[in-house]
Amino acid sequence: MNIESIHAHEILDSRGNPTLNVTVLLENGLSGNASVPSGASTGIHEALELRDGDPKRYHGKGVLKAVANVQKKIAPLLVGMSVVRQRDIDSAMNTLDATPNKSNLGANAILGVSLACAHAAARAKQMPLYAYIRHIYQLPLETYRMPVPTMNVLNGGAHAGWILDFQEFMIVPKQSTFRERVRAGSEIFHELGALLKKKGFSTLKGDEGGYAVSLKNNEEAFKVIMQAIKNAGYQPGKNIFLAMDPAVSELYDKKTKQYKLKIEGKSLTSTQLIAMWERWIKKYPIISLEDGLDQDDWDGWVEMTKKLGKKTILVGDDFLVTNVERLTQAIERKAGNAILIKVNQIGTLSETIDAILLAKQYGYKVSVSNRSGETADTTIADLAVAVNADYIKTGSLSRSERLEKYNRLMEIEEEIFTYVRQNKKT
Ligand code: 2PG
Ligand code: MG
Repeated sequence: MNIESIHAHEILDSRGNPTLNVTVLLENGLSGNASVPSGASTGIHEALELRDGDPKRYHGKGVLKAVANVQKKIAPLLVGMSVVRQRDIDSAMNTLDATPNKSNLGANAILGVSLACAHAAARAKQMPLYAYIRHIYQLPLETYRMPVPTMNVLNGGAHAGWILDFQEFMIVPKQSTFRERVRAGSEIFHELGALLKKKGFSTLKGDEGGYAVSLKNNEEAFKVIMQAIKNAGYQPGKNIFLAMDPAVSELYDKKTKQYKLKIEGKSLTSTQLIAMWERWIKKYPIISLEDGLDQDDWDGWVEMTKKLGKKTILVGDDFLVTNVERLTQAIERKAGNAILIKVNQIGTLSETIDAILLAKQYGYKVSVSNRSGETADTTIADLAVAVNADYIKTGSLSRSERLEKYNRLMEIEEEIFTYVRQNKKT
């Protein structure tokens, strides 16, 4: 199970921008492969995504430096190591990088290797990835629980040319099986398309496959989604709930300390924005609010958690960046009550698991998430199952790079709850 060689090359993500694909080849002839996602509304505290900056290639977005770092720096470090020593592999890369935000080797280079090692090791151990992750980190969990999906059916913000101020309007189906959650999501998504068409809107889609519609204001998004849920024969607030990621770090003006809502032509203070969330939460069955305040508005987060935290899941994405240090501070200050987990925000599988374990220890909900720039890689589906994540956020019910994750989760559900039981019986 020793690593024989590591190879990386450029591929394109779902927006047509370069990213890394990494293959780890073992001495036993088996291999593992992973691709790295990429964000658009990136938090300032995230680990660094290394891009070439050469304007002659891919408008500066090439990742050849990261590719070279994998092959010339990381590979010589890891070749010969046992691939099942995931924590040692990850910390060896961190030691070599020697910066707090992985700016030397690039978090994209490090993550590609980290995930490809996990895939290779799972294969070598003849385990599905979700079972391998649970095993290698000795996660203290006995049964498996499928995550609840938060499905981004209406796109705005940086993912949809700022057609709306807020980035993600999601439905949260809570049916008892994952495949029924997917079915509800798909049925509602198509009803929403039909409804928008009837209202005279285009049904073009944003970066995460949700509709990108020029509604008259942000709140209107919830009105049409509520209608689509009913049209599809479901009951909002009973079996389908709502969630949002307004991603307001993107709207925050540091100088005036206000949030600029362009569509509505107004600027709000933290307190005014919290009051608006409170009104919406009363009016609509919104169970989860992500990045409801700016990534550095700590006092605002504390205030928001006091006001809304009992009833609502307050998820830190740009705010917590899958980072144990930021999460520790948040726990101490009682800021937020849930963490979004994105593997490329922190850059190794081991540090991702550490953030999840810390969150669980302090009762923070865990939502494993995609990026707006995705690939066909489905590692996050296995990760969500491995850790019994409360939620998975992986886009809308269209676009293969999103559906790959839902499809993988349905496959895992079959494997865990159908084959395994059948195997036990026979
Ligand atoms: C977010 C993500 C994913 P991005 O803000 O939660 O939906 O967007 O990958 O662009 O940061
Ligand atoms: Mg977000």
